[in-house]
Order: sequence, then structure tokens, then C-alpha cells
Amino acid sequence: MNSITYAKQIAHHNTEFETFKTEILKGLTRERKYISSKFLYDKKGSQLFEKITELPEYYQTRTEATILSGNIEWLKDSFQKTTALIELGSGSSTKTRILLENIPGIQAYVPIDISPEMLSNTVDQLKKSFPNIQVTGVSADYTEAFSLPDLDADAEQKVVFFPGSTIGNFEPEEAIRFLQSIRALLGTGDRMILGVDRKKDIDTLEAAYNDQAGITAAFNKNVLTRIKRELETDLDIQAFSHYSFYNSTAGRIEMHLRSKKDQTISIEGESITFKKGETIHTENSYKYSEAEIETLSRKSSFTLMTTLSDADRQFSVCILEA
Ligand code: AVI
Repeated sequence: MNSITYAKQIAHHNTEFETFKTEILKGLTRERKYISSKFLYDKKGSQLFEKITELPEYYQTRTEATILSGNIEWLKDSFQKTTALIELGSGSSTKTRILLENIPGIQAYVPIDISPEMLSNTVDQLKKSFPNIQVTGVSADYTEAFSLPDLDADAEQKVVFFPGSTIGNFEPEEAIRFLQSIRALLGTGDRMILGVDRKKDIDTLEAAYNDQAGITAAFNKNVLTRIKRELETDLDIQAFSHYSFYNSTAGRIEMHLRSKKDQTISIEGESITFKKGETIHTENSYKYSEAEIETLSRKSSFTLMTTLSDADRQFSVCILEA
């Protein structure tokens, strides 16, 4: 590694540290304490999330894969013009493979992921499995402005794949702005395949975020481990518990960390006081009805072409056209 690259890496590391410190302190000194869900996904957090996707209670991942594999003929037929697939998030998963294996016109696949490690794994694996597809990874935070690489494939139709119901982790207004920014990258007739978790009975929803094995609790509490590792603090992780519930007014699952006692902790010299039962809000996961998906698409300047769903209507794979 040359010294310029090294100096850049230190600078990058320092800004990352400063952002983490500033945002954590800002969120914890608010009236209603808050930590952005983006901080849940460090290396350990991403591994725990992978485990969540395999839990019996977490129906989302397997249901989405079942919907895709149950509609292969329809996908083959409807995506005949598709030459380029762009995935938001890392796409080593079964779901991406279902599309790459069954849409024969795809010449280019562009996974976009914030983590360079995840990305290079994906790129290596998929290049091996699909030697005829040009795989170009883009390391970027897709929630910020990004541009697409020049696609060699004379991209007749681009399709953006955004699976996993990650759209639910955006606030509804942010979700519209985000989809509008994706729409701006596309031409008329390009498409988006969007995974959305549907509104359903509270028990099913709450079980998915309060699994028996305690993996979601570990995922949530891992952000405290990260604070302890990266910041100067006397924080006791055991003094907080995982708390997750469906807020039916807002139509979202909320994830919090709840203080087990009255306590004052110090982070980077700042005193933060908790009452027993007080929480730090760490994540929202919005659930959408069919009508809300329709509105979301329209407000983002897409046309909702088709909604594919499972027999129990738990999850939706929406096909949006630009
Ligand atoms: C990444 N995202 C779609 C997950 C969700 O269901 O909102 C994150 C998650 N949080 C707890 N469990 C899963």
C-alpha cells in the first residue's frame, strides 16, 4: 500500500469516527433518545442480520425468495428486454441468483454496497457462477447520490433490484425521496423490482422482531458494544434490554434499547441520564398496505405495474416502471 492511500485511509477513518461520535452524542442527548439504524450494521451487526434472515420467525427473506422462484415463468416473460441488473445492497443471495439465472438477456450486473468487503465477495462469487455476465461492483452508500458505471451492455432495459424490504427502514417521506432519486437514474421503460413487507397481524410482525433465539436482541444490543469499543465510556451493556413492538398508528415495527434502571452514563465526557424504562429508539421498519405501495410508487414517479405476493399475502415483490 503506498503512503498516499494510507494517509487517505487514516483521514477516512477519522471522519468516520467523528461522524459516529457526533451522531451518537447528538442522539443520546435529545429529549427522546435515538441512534440511527445505520450504526447497527458494523461487521458483527451485519453477521447478526444475516442470521436474522434465517430465523423461523423472520418470514420476510424466505417469503420473498419463494415469491421470486414461484414466478419464474412470469419473470422470464416480462423481463425479455432486460440487459442490465443493478442491485442496491450486496447481492450474493439466492434472490439475485434467481434473477440472473432466469432472465437470459442480462449482460451486466452491478451490485452497489457500502461495504467493500461484502462487495468483493459478491463480485468474485457471481463472476464464477455467471462467466458470461459482466459484473461491476460499485462501493457506495446508495442512500447518498451515486452514479451508475457505463454499462457495456447496450442497456436496452435497466432493472434496479431493491429486495429485503429495506425500503421499510426509511421514513415514508424519505422513501419517496429515495425512490425519486433512483427514478432520476433511469430512462422511460426501465424498471425497479422492490421488496416490501406488508401490513399484517401484530403477532406475526412482533414475533419476527422478538425471536426465541435472541438474535434480534443481540443485533440491537450490538450497537452498545460498538459504542463501548469505539468511544470513551463507562456504559454497562447488561443494563439495557431489547424492546420491539408494532406501533399500529405509525404502521411500523419499532426497535428500542430499554434502560433496566435509573442510571447515568458517561460517553466522551458527556453525562447521559436514563430513567428506569426509558428507551433509545434504534430502528423503524415500516409495513405497507397494497394501497400505500401504490401511493408510494406514484409519488416517486413510477407506475406500479404488478404486485407479486405469496399465498398468505405476507410480502410483496413490486414491479415498478419508470
Ligand atoms: C434490513 N431490514 C429490512 C430489516 C427489517 O426487517 O427492517 C432490519 C431488521 N431489524 C431487525 N430485524 C431485522
